[in-house]
Amino acid sequence: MLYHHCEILSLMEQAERSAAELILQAHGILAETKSGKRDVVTEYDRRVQELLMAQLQASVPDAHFFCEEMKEQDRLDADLLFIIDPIDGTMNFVHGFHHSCISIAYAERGTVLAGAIYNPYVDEMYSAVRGYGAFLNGHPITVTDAGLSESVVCYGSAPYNPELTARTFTLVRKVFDSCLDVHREGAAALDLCTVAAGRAGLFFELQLSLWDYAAGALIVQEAGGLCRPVDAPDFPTDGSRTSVVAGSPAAMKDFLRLLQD
Ligand code: LIP
Repeated sequence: MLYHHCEILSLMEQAERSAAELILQAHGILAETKSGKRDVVTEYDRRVQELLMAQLQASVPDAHFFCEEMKEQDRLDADLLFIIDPIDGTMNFVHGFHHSCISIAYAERGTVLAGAIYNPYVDEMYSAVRGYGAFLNGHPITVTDAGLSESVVCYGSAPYNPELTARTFTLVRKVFDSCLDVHREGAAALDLCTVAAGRAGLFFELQLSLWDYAAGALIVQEAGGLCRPVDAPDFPTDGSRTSVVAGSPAAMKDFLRLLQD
């Protein structure tokens, strides 16, 4: 059965708004470590994911899923696929930093066609359908025209990958010397939305998973921005972890030139 993508988008937004109550009501949050002490998960990540999957499966019975807290992932080239990060910014969530979100992307046969990212703490819903533009709470958003020198930049520290730390902070210093200021906010999906809304000119992180960037990349592109890996023109199609850089066309040009220096 084929679904209109705007119809799918409103299903994703409804699911995020209802699951967000779990995040806002959370208490006694206990962190468990995954690949290391900086890679954490909570019972709330699992419960939010279960609720989202149940709600979406009820409306789209033939849907498949690729989710952060799933042991076995469904096929990325499935006809109907939801790519879910139940709580992006889990470390923030665990430590009471109210800066996390729910991120869902919808894809058909490997192409992302809709994205919704909800920050419940400030009631901000970022959304996009391919070809229809990007929105914040229903209002159109676009990236800034500014280049790096007139921009604030968000970055991610790739905390799960100590082998990337030296390069990350060398790059942060290079960018800092070329922009207005740098921010480490702790939630990649929201960093991409910050770029899409023109609040920052650029975001980069040297290692992310598909669920961290799938929806945000579409929202940036539909807001007139560019999004790709740092060291390659296109994202991997096998769902493997990758670097991500996103920004206004002018800021991306400045950043890619800066990489050559
Ligand atoms: C996190 C990202 C963050 C990155 C972390 C992790 P999670 O996602 O939002 O930018 O630095 O390594 O990927 O694990 O909270 O969904």
